[in-house]
Order: sequence, then structure tokens, then C-alpha cells
Amino acid sequence: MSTPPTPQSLRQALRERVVVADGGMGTMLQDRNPTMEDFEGHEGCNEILNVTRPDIVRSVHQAYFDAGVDCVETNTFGANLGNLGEYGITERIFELAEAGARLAREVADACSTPDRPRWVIGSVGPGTKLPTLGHVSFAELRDAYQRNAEGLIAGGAQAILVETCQDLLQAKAALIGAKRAIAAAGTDTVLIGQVTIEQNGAMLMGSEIGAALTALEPLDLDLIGLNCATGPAEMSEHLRYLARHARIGLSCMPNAGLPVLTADGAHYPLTPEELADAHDTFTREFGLNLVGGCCGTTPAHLKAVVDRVRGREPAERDPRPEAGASSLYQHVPFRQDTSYLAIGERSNANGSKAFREAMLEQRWDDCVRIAREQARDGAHMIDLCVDYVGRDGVADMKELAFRLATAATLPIVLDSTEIPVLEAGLEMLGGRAVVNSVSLEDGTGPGSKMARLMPVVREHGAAVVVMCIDERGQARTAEWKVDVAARTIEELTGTWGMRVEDIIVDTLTFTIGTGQEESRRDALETIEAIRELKRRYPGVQTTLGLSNVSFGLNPAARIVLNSVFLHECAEAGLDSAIVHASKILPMNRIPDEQREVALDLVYDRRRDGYDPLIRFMELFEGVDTAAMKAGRAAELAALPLWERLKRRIVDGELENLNADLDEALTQKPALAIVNEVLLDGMKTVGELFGSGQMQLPFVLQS
Ligand code: THG
Repeated sequence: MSTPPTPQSLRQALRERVVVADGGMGTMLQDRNPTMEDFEGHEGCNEILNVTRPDIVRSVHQAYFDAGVDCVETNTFGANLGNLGEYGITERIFELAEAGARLAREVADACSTPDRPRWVIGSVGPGTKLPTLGHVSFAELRDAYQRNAEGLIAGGAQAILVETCQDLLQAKAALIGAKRAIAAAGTDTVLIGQVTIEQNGAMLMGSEIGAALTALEPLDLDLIGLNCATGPAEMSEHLRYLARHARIGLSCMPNAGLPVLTADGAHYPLTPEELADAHDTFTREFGLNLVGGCCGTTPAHLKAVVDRVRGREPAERDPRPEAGASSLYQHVPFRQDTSYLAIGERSNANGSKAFREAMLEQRWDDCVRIAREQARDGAHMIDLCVDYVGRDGVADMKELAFRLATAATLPIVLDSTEIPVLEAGLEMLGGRAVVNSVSLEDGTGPGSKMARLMPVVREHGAAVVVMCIDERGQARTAEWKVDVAARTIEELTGTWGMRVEDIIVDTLTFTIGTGQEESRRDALETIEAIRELKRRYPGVQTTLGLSNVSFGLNPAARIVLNSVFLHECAEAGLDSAIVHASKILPMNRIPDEQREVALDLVYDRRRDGYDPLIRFMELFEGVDTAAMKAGRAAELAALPLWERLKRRIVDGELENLNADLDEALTQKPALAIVNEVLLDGMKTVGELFGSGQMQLPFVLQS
């Protein structure tokens, strides 16, 4: 057997074996004592050395190549808007990036042999301006990063490494800027994103590793990984998460441990052998493709790593990607194991009077409060719609998405008919958003909404809601809905490279509360469409603007109809719904007759002399939601004490609980109440849950 040929491209090498990069740059430069003149008066601006003292920079690269590494990072960590901005020289971004890459390239070329190619990774640091905090606009930052990457590519870098990211929105600006530069240059440049997880287990802005993966992986990076802030030990769990869920390759460049402060500055305690031990374990357990070091690591550290892991095949991984969206803070999967995914409908200028009025009066804090309250009500994501006739939608979206980016722990579903409004939202959100919505309303040709919106969606890596609408209008029959959905899914996956699990199809329903003959079957056609669509595309997600089904009915009737319809849709396979989550009732809390008539209404079961719509309206005539609540309270009060306590557990009903408990404690010891009454109630809850009559949020309430 002959030995396989040496991979000549970095991309190929990363696939075939563990590639070793270099270690710290900053302290190595300092050790060479550059003068104020070398810095052209910009003290500490290391990138200037690329033009004033190429000898110094080359010598650092040479030291790492001598240690045996496969590639070095350019001295361009600060060649960006934020850092060069501190010195007032942002016009030199391209020049200093290009110079840095060219120097590294020269040394790499001199060290390369036919069977030992060496590569250059263009370093892109985080800068000092965080877009999530409003220090700079996304577009300005992205364009500056594009110049940064253009310089690196022009200087001969084979990869761009966006590293030490603390703010996901900054990371996206940098990665998108780099992608634009790569596309413009037409090169096969490897794109890598590395985030920095602090000792507290999250990025500086509070992002968990899951939020980072979900937000960044859809940008089509080649590798994702971690660097800086901590040593390898603290990175282990986060790498484990990436190894388990990321489809793409992995990288890791830890510090030489957590710094210890001594009289003469920070000291990094990790020895070369310890760094090699860590990468030894990580490459075997997590299948890393690229390893290196960050602050405090030296050529001696990297030599130990080279001796231990260089040339190894990356360990096989069997990742389980989990489709979902993310807020700045957390990943939220589209598939909720025991429930439907609830998308809060209330932060909608058309769908909520309170939200609309707050927005019109620019009471932004009230808007934010309404949006946030939905998390407490049980929502998993937040639908945000600012569309309102006569308003500047882009301005309103900027105000609200900027605030919700940090104030909301839930991912945002951007709901607008206007592309610039959706784009304004995407440019504010560090997490992964969902764009609501795209459709075939005017086809797929040049100039169609699909053709204009999808490039924006794809560039930001968002997921999408698809509305079942085509040139003929909103699909009314199950067959029509499924046909439109299938055509849209094919367009999105085929032309636009979307993954089917990132597509959320809304099979749409009109209200069935008007009695018009042509709307009688709308709910049942919707249910049929969900069932058939999930049969044909098991991986696709489905959703519904649930409350639409009951427009025109009184609020008490709407609660019941929405709840019953949601239950039927969920049985047919519905994954999510745009809802007012706290106004959804579990089936066991709806009186039998109301539920039966609602079902007849949903399935259009009319008989001679029986119209479920008329009967349904009769049942709720004069009933308002307060009366409904009072009715339930009276019913509860009429029960004997022990029954009442049990019912409270089943219904999760807290009001006046203390009075009941005080009474109970006069009759039994606390432990007996727990063992007999509470456990009995929980048994019923378990049965209701097991039989699908009660969803997880209600179990939790219980
Ligand atoms: N599909 C998709 N997106 C959507 C819809 C859809 N977005 C908007 C809408 N439809 C879903 N959102 C709502 C929000 C509120 C109401 C209905 C749908 C609603 N509001 C009450 C009303 O208007 O009577 C509450 C009024 C108030 O509080 O002031 O019913 O179908 N993809």
C-alpha cells in the first residue's frame, strides 16, 4: 500500500487529518520590544508592525513553523473597525490586513516543501464595538469586516478565522463580511468561526454554546470552535456540545490555562505537555479538525501539540443536529418533545391593541414588557410584527428588535410583509431568527418576492415560515395547500439551499366563525393538509396562526374553539402555533358539550336542525371570559374540601389555595395531605398527560 498523497489544500487537509495551528502572538511581539517609532506613535497597535517591522512579525511566524505547526495566524487580530478606530486609522484596515497576510505567506512559502505544505490563517478579531449594545450598526461593521477579509485574501490567506467572538451579532457581521469578500474574490477560502466562552459558561453577552451554534452554523462556515478566556479544561463541556450537535468541523485554541496574577503581570500556568494532553483527549473524544493555542501559549506548547496529535485522522463523529432558532442567550428547538412550540402572538401591532397603542405612542418599554410577558405565559418564541399603515416600519422594527435582542430570552419570529422591515430586524438580532414569511404569491421569477427576500434570509442564516399562498391566492383545500407547500419546499431547498427542517409551513386557516358556506371546511382542510404534509415531509416543521380560526366569535368562545382546534391540529402532527399561550385550555378543562360542539364545528358536522356554529354561539351567548372564570371558580367552591384540593392540582388553580390548605391542616397532618391528596391529584395529571389530553405546560402548572 502506498501512502496517500499529501493534501495540498488546507480545506482537504482539515477533512483528512488534525491540523495544528500556532499559539499566542501578542506576547511574542512584545518580547521583541518594538519602539514607539515602530508603532508610528500608535502605541500597542500591533498591526502597524506589519508595515514598519516585518522582520519582527516574520520571526514570530518562523518560530511557530520551526516548532512544526501546519499553519500560522496572521498578525491582524486588530485590523478592524473597532481597534483601528481607537487610533483613528480605520482607512488602513485593508492595507494592514493585506500586509499581515503577505508576511505570513512569505514565511509559510519558505517553510513549505512538496510533501509538507504550510498554510496561512487570516486572523479576524472581535474589535471593541459590540453591535448588540448599539456601539455600531450591523451594516457598517459588516462592511468594515469585508475590507478586513479582502485584505487577508489579497495577501494570500487560505482561511479566515473570525475569533474571540463575544457578541453573536458581531460574529455574524464578521462572518457575513468575510463571506462577501470570499465570494467577490472567487477563492476557496476556508471560513472558521470561534466564540469565547467565559468562565461562567457563557459568552460575554450571555450566549450559551447552543445559541452560538444555532446562530452561526447556518452561515455555512467550514469550522466552528472555541478560543481564549479559559484553558482547555473549562472548554470541555462546550466542545462536547459542539461535537454532539454541529454538522461542520470543529476547532479549539485555548489559553494556557486561567491566568494567575503575579507581581509582574498575568502568568499562564498550563505546561506544553498539559496542552498536548488536552488536545490529545479532545481530538479523540470530540473529533476536532483544527487545534492550536491562544493567550500564553508559546512555540514550546505548540511543539508538544505537534508531537502528540499532528497527522492523526479526525475521530469520527455522529452529530445529531437539532433544528431550531436562538435568542442571544439560548437555543430553542423547533420540535418540543411533549408539547407544541408556542409562538407568542401578542407583540403584534395588528393583533394586539395594547401593543399597537404602546408602539404608536413610542412607549417602547411597554412594548418590550408585552413581548416578554409571553415567556411567562408559556411561549417558546416571540412573533414580532410592527406593520401598521402609515408608520415607518423599518424605524419601528429597529427600535423593537434592538431592545428585544437583549431583553428577550426567547428567539424572535420576524413577522412582516415588507422585506426592508425583515432585514432591519435581522440586522439587530444576534441569535437565529425566523422570517415570517415567504410564499409563492408572485411566483419565483426575477423580481418576485421570493427572489428578493431569500438572499437576505440566506445571508443571515434565518429559518423561514412558508405561507400556503400561490398566484391563485390563499390555498383553501387540503390538496391545494399541500401542493403549494411542496412546490415552495422544493424551491427553498433546491434554489435556495435551505434545509427542510428549517422550513416551517403554515397551512393557513380562515375563520370558521362566520357561517359563510365557503369557509365551513377551512379548519378541517387545514388539519388534513397538516397530516398529509407531515406524511410527505416528515422533517418539515408546521405552524398556524391559530387565533385566525375564531375571528368574529366572542372572546370566551374563541378560547374554547382555539384550544380544541389546536388539539386536533397537534394530533394531526402540527409542530407549532402562533398563539396567546395562556389562553389555551387543556381538553380536560373544557366542559363536554362545549368541546363536542367545537369539534362538530371544526369538522363541519352539520345535521338536519343542527348547525354546530349556531349551537356553539348559543353556548357562549352572554358568556364573557370573566364569567367563564367565575363559573369555574363557583364549580370549584362547590366541591367537598378533598375533591377541591385534588381539582386544584389537576387544574393548576392557585387562587384561594391558602384558605383551602388552612382548612385541610385542621383535619390532617401535612404529610397525609401530601401523600393522599397531592399524589392522587398528580396521578390523574399523569394519566391525562399520558393519554394526550394535557400538554406539558399544564403539567408544570400542576
Ligand atoms: N400565519 C403566520 N403569521 C401570522 C398569522 C398567520 N401572523 C399574524 C397572525 N396571523 C397571527 N397573530 C395573531 C395575533 C392576534 C390575533 C390573531 C392572530 C388576535 N388578536 C385578538 C383580536 O384581534 O381580536 C386580540 C386583540 C387584542 O388583544 O387587542 O386574535 O396566520 N405565519
